[in-house]
Amino acid sequence: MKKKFKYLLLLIFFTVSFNEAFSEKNNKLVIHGSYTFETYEGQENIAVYMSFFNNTDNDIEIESFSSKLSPRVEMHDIKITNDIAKMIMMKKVLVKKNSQLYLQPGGKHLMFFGIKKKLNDGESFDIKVHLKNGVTQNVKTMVLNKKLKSNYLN
Ligand SMILES: [Cu+2]
Repeated sequence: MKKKFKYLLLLIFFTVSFNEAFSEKNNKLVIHGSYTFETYEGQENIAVYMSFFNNTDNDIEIESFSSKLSPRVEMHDIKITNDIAKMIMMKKVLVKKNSQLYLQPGGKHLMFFGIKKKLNDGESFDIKVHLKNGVTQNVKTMVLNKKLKSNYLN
């Protein structure tokens, strides 16, 4: 009798943790390599880059981004018309099922406005990624030396 009860508990435990793992995996993005570059004195706007991996069978929509560092965070894309690169704001960001979305110099990026402190090489800060499904993910973002900038741009 006692043994049976133990097995039952074990079964419940595995069922619950399986469900949790499954649902967690199915409504979240894997987010890698978030970075920006150190700023100069008085610089208030920065671009931030990261990669999103949607390893689920559902499209995942990002509703917004936020950070204590900035009162306003926008997602931008770059559109070239008549040889002039223009930044356009993206209202919604969709990461399709089983696909990736890369934010990188010269392309899609996050834009932070109104930063009041200088960002130095080696520092890091948090960005919150708010998904439309109600999940909020935290991403640690590294501040890189601006000498590295030329390696990222081409
Ligand atoms: Cu921009």
